[in-house]
Amino acid sequence: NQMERTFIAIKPDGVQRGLGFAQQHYHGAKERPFFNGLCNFLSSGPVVAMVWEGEGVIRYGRKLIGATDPQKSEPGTIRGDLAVVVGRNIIHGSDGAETAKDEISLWFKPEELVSYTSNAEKWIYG
Ligand code: YYY
Ligand code: MG
Repeated sequence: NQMERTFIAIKPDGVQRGLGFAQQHYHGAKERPFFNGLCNFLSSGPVVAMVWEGEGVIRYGRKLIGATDPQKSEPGTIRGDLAVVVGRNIIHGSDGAETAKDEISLWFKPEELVSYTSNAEKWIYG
């Protein structure tokens, strides 16, 4: 097959659907003054969505990420080391078991979640 180019554009309804998705993701913040800006930001480009699995990963994931405001994040956390202002704090992590469940099902279909056993598991968990 010959290399070729085609023109693809996301039309306004597609962009609006992206925005609708961001609003769903941040529905807990819909009364906050920064809600619109936050949703526009989440819709402004591609994101890398992940599901992490492990003992205590909800709480420990938040610990690795750091405080919401990067200025208050400890050095050694992702936000503390890499971000500067709260509106551009680089990374999201579910804040509890309920939101984790809701957010995973919002972002992924069950069949998109890959489940596997790492050979290292017995050395990590004992
Ligand atoms: O869970 P986390 O991301 O650490 O903070 P949330 O209180 O859930 O707020 C979600 C999101 O909103 C935050 O990551 C940045 C933004 N935000 C903001 O722009 N200004 C604030 N004062 C508080 C939060
Ligand atoms: Mg949150």
